[in-house]
Amino acid sequence: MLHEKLNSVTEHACRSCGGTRLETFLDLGATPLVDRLLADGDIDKPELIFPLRVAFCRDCSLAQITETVSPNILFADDYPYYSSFSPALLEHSRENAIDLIARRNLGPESLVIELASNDGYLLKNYVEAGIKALGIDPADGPAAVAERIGVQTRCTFFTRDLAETLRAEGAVADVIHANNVLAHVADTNGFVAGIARLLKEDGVAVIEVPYVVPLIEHCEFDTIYHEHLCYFSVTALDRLFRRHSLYLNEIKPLSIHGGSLRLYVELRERVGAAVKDRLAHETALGIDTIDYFRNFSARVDVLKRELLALLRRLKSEGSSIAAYGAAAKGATLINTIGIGRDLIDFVVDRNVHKQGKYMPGQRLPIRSTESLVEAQPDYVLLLAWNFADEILDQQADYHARGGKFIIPVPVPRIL
Ligand code: JHZ
Ligand code: ZN
Repeated sequence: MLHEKLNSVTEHACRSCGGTRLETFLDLGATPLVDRLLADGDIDKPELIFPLRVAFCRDCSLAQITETVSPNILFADDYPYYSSFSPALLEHSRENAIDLIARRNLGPESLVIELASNDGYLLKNYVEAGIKALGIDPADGPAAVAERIGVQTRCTFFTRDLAETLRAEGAVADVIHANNVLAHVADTNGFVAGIARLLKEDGVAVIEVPYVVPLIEHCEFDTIYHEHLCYFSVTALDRLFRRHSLYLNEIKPLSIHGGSLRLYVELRERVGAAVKDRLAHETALGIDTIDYFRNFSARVDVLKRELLALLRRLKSEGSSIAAYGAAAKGATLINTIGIGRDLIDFVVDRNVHKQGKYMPGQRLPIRSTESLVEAQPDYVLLLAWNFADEILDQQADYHARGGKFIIPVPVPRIL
């Protein structure tokens, strides 16, 4: 049934170029919103579910989902994602700030703006160095935490209009950070135009996005959900920025979030070797054709089947199974595969804002990480597989006592 819909041309317009030649290459069915965790009182209520399909634009080659859920539903009240719960992410962010302070000679006269500044996890490094910093984030919980630690934050969405307002107030940025947000905004062009408007003439926008190549190659289909509207290649990004007289001059591959890119975007064109090489590499891969994406759906189906079969086998042998990480991607994984309470007893997560709630859809209860050693389940499905090294180190006790981890992607395996 699923495959009938594949490669069908949809009537949507491309989020980047506006073209209408979109071809769907993956259909994950209808899923709930991954960061809408349920409280006790929500358990008997129905949840919103939306179709989750990914399409390729034949005109600008951007991979994108076809459904747009209102950002007010996705990000505003009760948004449970707080960046500061991962020490690896904090370290990654600190190094980024220190590098830019040195490379750009930033000082007290400089201004750094972050779009989607969350709980201040990145900007606090600039504040500590005496550099002016302004965060912009629509999620009130994380924004309040940022203010508390001294990071000035406007609790709102970043748009082209907000860029105009800030510009009128005299704000122009030496550095604009935008990590894991470009793929989240429905008005992709407005967001990029806003960046162009807020940059100083010699300023730089430093943007991190998950990279579509590892997503496809390592079968990271669980990173697909309604918050992620776009799945970027350098080819698609280069076209997007040029439309706004911005130039993708430098890139740096990052291992974070299953494989990301840090993009250095400026008003002046001086495209470096890394970008040129990557564009050539993507052309060689065929990323500007649907062929590159064509067999992804079948590979995802194999992974889903294998993981479900593994969990069912372990359960039928009498093993107990829990999960680690009430991650957004975990919600896609359990809901698209159908991993429910019959297989998983509970999920643990360090984030106190998630504990005591339930994963959307399958409604697995979320507990603190201490529950792992207390309950000592035989297996733990690692939903936050992108932090595997960090989490395995941290859970050395559980492992030493005979507990085993199941890593779901790229191929389900037991550690
Ligand atoms: P994590 C996030 O997705 C948020 P998620 C967002 N959707 C996005 O765009 C991507 O990143 C890129 C917990 N944890 O960060 C914290 C521990 O409990 O991989 C998180 O709940 N102990 C905006 O949610 C979850 O796991 C730990 O030691 O898929 C990880 O979620 C660590 C390291 C994490 O991404
Ligand atoms: Zn397009």
